[in-house]
Amino acid sequence: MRSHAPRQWLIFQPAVRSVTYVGQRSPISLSHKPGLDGSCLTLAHLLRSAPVEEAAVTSAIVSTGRLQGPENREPHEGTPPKGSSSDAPHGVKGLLPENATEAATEFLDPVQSPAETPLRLLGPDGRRIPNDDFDPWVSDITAERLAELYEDMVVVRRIDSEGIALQRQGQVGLWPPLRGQEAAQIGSARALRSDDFVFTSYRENAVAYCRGVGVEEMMPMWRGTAASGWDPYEFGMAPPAVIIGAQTLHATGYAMGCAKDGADSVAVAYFGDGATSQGDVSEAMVFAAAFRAPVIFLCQNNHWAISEPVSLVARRPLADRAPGFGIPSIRVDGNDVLAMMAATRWALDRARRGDGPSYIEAVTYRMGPHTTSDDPSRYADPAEHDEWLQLDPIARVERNLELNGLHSVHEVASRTADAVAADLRRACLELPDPRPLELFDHVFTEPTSRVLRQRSQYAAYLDMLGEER
Ligand SMILES: Cc1ncc(C[n+]2csc(CCOP(=O)(O)OP(=O)(O)O)c2C)c(N)n1
Ligand SMILES: [Mg+2]
Repeated sequence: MRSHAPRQWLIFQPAVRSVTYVGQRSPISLSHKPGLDGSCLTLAHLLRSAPVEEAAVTSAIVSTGRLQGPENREPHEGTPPKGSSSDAPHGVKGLLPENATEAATEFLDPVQSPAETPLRLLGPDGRRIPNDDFDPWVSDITAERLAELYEDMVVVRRIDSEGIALQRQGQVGLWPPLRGQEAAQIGSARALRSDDFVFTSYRENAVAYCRGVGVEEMMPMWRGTAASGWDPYEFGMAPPAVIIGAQTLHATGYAMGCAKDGADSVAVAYFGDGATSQGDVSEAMVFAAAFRAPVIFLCQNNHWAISEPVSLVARRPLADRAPGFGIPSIRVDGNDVLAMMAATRWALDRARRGDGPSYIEAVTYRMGPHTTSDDPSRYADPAEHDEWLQLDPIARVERNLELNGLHSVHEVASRTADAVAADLRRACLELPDPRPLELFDHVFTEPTSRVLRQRSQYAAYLDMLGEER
């Protein structure tokens, strides 16, 4: 077993910028922009089954195949407000391309003026804040059910601290902490069905946990032993995309495929406040609105893009941008697990009914460094951190549960969390080392001449060092 961090470069794959991925067994729409490099975990995996020519530019959107996921994880989706038809079968057939014009010209009112106070159902003091519009979406969340969401959050916080510890001990190359964002991720991800599909960035380990990704599948990417630790089709979750914003295109393309297949599955794109400055995100929103794609844009505004504050790029709330694309949006207290679940169910219902995309801005805060390679003390005011500590997503649920007479939740959740963390550590340390030349295996389905050249150069280099290839 290695005692040092494995070759982290295995994570980074070269040189494909943007892809619109549609459907399970489909060809894909690919914009390959040679010369623009970027790490592309997602592509390395997705492209395995799709023939792609290097430098090919194709705008064909082709779709087949509906995703089959595990059948036993169908959450209750809340009681939709009166007038909603979300309990009816929601065919979203025929959205492409016949009624694209109609969809593009229809004006969609935002549910809430984005500049208003974010939606909050659970105050920092643990008290419920009644809301006629959104309470019905979480009417099934009893104290017991809330205790489960609480346990999820405690567990993922523990997973997170174990990931950081493993990096500090040299066992993984990098870890992107999610502390502070537990409610944004758990509340939204627990609202999804198993046949929905999520496309995330790198910080969404809590989303992965909710999708059923096991600790042994979570770690290979961070230990650098595989480009992806899990099968996307098993969990309805693509591998993390490190190219900022790229996954919004993947999600939109996938959602268009769902609509074309007549499925009522929804794609969810998780991205950050910094990603909203990327052209890919705007392109994704244009396509989603024009084709009324069943996709949710879930922006976790954690106030930082590495060392750049959100105030630098957003003179108005980020949710304000979506209505300009024809996409209704809502700002949500991202540290309120209940509000996040309610808003996500609202957006899911719209998508399943064929009403198209929605945009959720989860207003939250990154309570740690950007990654374990970062030092926020060089740019962030500690007073801001302390302010957000008062809004901790876990503490407010604990207060609520105590108000409802559930007192031992912390002990129970902590025991589960410790057990999961121990499993994660063991699974991480037991990961087999990859063979160095595997790096080149999944860049494209058929290796290009460039990849083959790089492979042989690297093989010669390893031979020179007398290292195993
Ligand atoms: C296309 C691209 N540009 C730049 C980077 C470098 N980069 C990595 S993380 C990051 C900040 C992203 O911030 P945000 O979208 O707010 O997500 P967060 O890290 O806060 O979750 C940047 C610029 C990248 N990975 N991809
Ligand atoms: Mg951010």
